[in-house]
Amino acid sequence: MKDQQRVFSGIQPSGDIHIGNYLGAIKKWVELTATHECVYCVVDDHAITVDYDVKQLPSRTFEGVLTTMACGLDPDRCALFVQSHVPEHTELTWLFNTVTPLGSLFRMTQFKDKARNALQRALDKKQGGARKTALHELRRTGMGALALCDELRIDLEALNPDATADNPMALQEQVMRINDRMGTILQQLQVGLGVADASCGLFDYPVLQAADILLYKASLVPVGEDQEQHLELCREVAERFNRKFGPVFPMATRIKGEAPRILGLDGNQKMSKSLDNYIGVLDEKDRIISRLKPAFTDPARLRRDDPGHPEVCNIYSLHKLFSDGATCARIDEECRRGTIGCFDCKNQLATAIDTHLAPIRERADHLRAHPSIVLEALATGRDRAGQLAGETMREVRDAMGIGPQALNRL
Ligand code: AQP
Repeated sequence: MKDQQRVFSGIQPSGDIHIGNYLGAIKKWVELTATHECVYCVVDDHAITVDYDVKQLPSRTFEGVLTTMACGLDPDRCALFVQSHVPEHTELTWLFNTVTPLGSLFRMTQFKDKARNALQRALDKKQGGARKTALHELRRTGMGALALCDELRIDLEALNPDATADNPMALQEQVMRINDRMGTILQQLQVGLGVADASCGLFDYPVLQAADILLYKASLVPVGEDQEQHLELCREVAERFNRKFGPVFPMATRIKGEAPRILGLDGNQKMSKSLDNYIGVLDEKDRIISRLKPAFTDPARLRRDDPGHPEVCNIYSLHKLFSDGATCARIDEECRRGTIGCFDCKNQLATAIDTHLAPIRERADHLRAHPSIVLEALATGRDRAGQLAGETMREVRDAMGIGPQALNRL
């Protein structure tokens, strides 16, 4: 008998699935299929919120599904499908947009990070005159915002919230002027933050994610630590919807994976498909070695025999995930004494990771040679997900007074 609480999670087809995705989420997905009803999908509607290659997307989506299956996901024990094949995801997003406060979306750090990364990439691509124009624009808008801040300060100092409004018209004008200045400053600062050019879809990403989860009335969500803030928003959306239209949705909570946040090989940001700082779950040993070679280690180790500090070394934290206890203890000691160099340490890590990933690669090769297994799994998964989604949407439309049923009841 399975637990009554439903599980939902998804992964973007935005690049190679990496060991962060695997240990932060997918491994837990697999475990949960033994105890819970699970709904999992490859979220292509999410992947199109940033610049992407249209020609590549279908194969990336297919590879995404194939890789989750190679990681051990059995489509007979869960509903596995592609997000855009169940259109109710986007329908529910629109309905949720009507109860989601803009202020909550502005707080989302992933939006700000992704917009900033896109700005950085755009700037990197620009050369000569185009780069100069972009920098002039940044300076112009930033200076404009600063000048407006001075004017805003004067307006705010002149506003006395305790005074009796002898002239309501003048007060209203004063308040509207302050409001307009604040709006213009915000707009100009968005250029600096890189969010002015970001798509509305990227901004709305967390609402689509809330719709993904709540469409299946899932209350358990196995995701990495980076998604905690989005889950908070999901609960806020459910709570606001329920308060306004009646109790339809559960409150979703995160289930932690084996490694909630794996740092990228740059030793700086989280491991990410789009940051090219990862080891892919399907990477061959040669590639793992070449990926690890330039990876960031303990900055105190400039020479091979410098004593190291494994607790600050990202390579050691990966050893803890892939090497056995005895190996970790030995490496810890050798690193502290300066008797193992970073090069050897990385090679041993490459072997440990390769041993772990070899069976996943083998299953992926088998599935790639038999694509019908993947496509059939997707068709079955879509039917099951579509059925659940249809049930929820009927309830949602009824609660909100929209859809043909609402008129039939007149
Ligand atoms: N570094 C990580 N450590 C632990 N868990 C991680 N996850 C992602 N990176 C790490 C978890 O993997 C699942 C799938 O992620 P996603 O594809 O939905 O989006 P993401 O979090 O934005 O992943 P990436 O790899 O960083 O993709 P891009 O570069 O396209 O944005 C999620 O459960 C996530 O928490």
